[in-house]
Amino acid sequence: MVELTSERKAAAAKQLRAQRIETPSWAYGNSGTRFKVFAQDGVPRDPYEKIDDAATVHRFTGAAPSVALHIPWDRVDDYAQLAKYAADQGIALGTINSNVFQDDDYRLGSVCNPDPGVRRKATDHLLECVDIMDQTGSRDLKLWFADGTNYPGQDSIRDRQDRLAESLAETYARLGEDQRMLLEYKLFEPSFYTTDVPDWGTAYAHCLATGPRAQVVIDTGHHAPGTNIEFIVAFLLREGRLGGFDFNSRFYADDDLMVGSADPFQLFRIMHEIVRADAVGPQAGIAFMLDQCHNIEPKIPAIIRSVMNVQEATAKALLVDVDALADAQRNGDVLGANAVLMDAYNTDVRPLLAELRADAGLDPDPIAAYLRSGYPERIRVERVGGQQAGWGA
Ligand code: PSV
Ligand code: MN
Repeated sequence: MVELTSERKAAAAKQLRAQRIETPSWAYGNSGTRFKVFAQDGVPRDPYEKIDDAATVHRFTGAAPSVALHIPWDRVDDYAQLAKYAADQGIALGTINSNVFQDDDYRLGSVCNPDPGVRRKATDHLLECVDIMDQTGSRDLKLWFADGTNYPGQDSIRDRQDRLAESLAETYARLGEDQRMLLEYKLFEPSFYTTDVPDWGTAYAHCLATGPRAQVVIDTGHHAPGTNIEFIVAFLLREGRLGGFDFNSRFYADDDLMVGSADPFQLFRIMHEIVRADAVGPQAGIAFMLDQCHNIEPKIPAIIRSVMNVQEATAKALLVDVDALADAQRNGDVLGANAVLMDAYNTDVRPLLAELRADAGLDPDPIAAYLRSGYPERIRVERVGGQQAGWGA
């Protein structure tokens, strides 16, 4: 058992207070599978209402002070005004997610498309996203490409890599000094034969070639079953190339379920590597983002739950007795080392987190507080008419 000494608690508390988790605007809208999108009552109808929901999550958790936008899903006429609105609600606009996967033109890809005209259009969109970042005050541009091929021979695998490199270089050149580019990889889908950025190695190689502010983002749902994600985390941290996470859970593929729901132990192992690198707080520059869809469960409490799941995994990771672990590792004590890690994982950190919330003037039980707040009833009544936001809208 891990002894919760006051020093250990204080050290963990300091880091937990510093941790920031960014929620995604699209998680507040309707979503579903390719079979059905289930509409829910009270869903936001525009980016302003999404910001209201994100601010609500922050109000109850105290740990989610920014919201990521997806362009064009969150397109508005005046982004500075949107940023001001967010600030008035107590949060900031965060990562700008580009979208070069939903136009008919992108059938054969975006920045890797064989048609130079389509490639121009796609890169122009990425540049437009940087323009938006300048107005929203965002640090990060997130790039995910649905590019790839479905059939052997369909296109040149190698030429597509050249086209990708060209677009990344042009976009990178447009970034301001304090801005970064986060390149996301995904094993497959929507392309099934080849994917142009299928794994961390490809993303890492492109980032190396592009520049120091090009960093890899790990979407936890984008791996083959059984992949050791914490190895990828440790490797990229060591190389100084881990930009952040798109957290979610998967059972099969890109399921986008609540982070920490399918495999909380994996999340703990990931956070253990983050703690080892002293990268929990914002100073380390790791963006802890959620990329989730709440298809059948109510969205706002699911996002609150997700934030809490990340906090719980982080708290457990912070309780690892690092000296005992290092001793055991040095002595080749396999069982001892494993026991140190498991002791931390098996510690119930909920009382510690509840205490921290109470100290910060928050309700120790954010979900119960949210359900009591009247907010769910209010949005159900107020958000009638108009077009509900949803995947693709
Ligand atoms: C792709 O599956 C992805 O993970 C990318 O991050 C997209 O921007 C996001 O999902 C859209 O939900
Ligand atoms: Mn993602």
